[in-house]
Amino acid sequence: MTVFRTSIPQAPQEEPTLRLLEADGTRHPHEELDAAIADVTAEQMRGFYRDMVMIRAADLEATNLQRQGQLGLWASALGQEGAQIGAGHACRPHDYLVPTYREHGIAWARGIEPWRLLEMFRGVSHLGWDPKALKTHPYMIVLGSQVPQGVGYAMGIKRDGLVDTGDPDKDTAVLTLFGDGASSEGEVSEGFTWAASFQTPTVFFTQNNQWAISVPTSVQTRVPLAQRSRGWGIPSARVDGNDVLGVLAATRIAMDAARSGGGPRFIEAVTYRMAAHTTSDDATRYRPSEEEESWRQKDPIKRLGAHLDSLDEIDDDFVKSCEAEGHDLAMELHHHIHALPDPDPREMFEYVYAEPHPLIEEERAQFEAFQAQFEEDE
Ligand SMILES: Cc1ncc(C[n+]2csc(CCOP(=O)(O)OP(=O)(O)O)c2C)c(N)n1
Ligand SMILES: [Mg+2]
Repeated sequence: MTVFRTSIPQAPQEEPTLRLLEADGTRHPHEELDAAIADVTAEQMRGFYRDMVMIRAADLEATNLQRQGQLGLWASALGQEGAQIGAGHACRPHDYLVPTYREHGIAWARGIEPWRLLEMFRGVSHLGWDPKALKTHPYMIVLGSQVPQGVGYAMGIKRDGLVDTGDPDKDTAVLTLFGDGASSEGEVSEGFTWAASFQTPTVFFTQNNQWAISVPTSVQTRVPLAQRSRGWGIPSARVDGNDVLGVLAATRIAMDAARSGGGPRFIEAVTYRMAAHTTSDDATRYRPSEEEESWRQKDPIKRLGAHLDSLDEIDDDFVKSCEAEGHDLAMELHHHIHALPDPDPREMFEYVYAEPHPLIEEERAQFEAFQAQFEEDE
């Protein structure tokens, strides 16, 4: 069965969901997907397992820190670790990634330490990393904005002659991420048009985590999301997002196609947002706990663990060492965030324009006068 398809089945709901690992860890063969990850060793798979445990530990600690008043907000990626670690590791260091606000596993795979993300959610850092050096765009909250930006960047890559050179160290693609809810934004459709017209080296990657705050995916689309891009002639695939190996394989195939001049691809990774939308949301108000429970059975970490166990490639010591490392990471984050000094709030005026600007100066003066009201009388 071809991974990336261009046609819509007569009965659209028959769109297959590709996977290499079943929820219980059973490994399925799939010629094309298997070929894409033929080089992946057990050692690397244990690495993916550790990655997922680490980002989950960081994620849970970030939620705790928000509850302790140390972060303004946190958008949890709980449950989406398989999709993010799989997609993140399918990219090469010189590929460019355009994330949303929930890509903590993607960030981890790019070498961005979790404390950098937490500082941003605390409001003490505008961006904790150098997008040029790490080839990872800033987190963006504006839904769908990732798409035209990922397409524009890819147009630049193509014009720079970095596509289809035959040199794997040169050929470059862009991985652009957005959510199931964001797929309804006009920017996504516009981006698809440009990507198809100019055959840009862009891989669109949607984590269909079933919800856009309180709106279920069924409201965003009447057909499987994966089929959306086919109307533009952009080949697409639906893959089980909780299967890290399946996601890695599908994303590698898509990135390879894009890097070698095959044009854009679209991946719908079917997963689940196990936590609330953000720490400002209460998911119990709109979704039944049975739904969460049923997805807990499909957990990406347990799934890879079960597969490694069936290969006799994992033992209790390894699992415990990952958990201990996760605990240490959480403690490090806790101490780091608690020790951060409060920045001067006037700093926000420093980075609006490169040069001084009269309007900014006026606003700074207004802000200073406002703040002065709260200063205690001498
Ligand atoms: C253009 C725009 N409209 C509305 C919002 C408010 N908003 C933030 S997240 C969100 C839901 C997004 O859902 P989805 O795209 O499925 O991503 P998820 O949060 O599930 O990862 C909304 C409506 C926004 N950030 N940007
Ligand atoms: Mg969503």
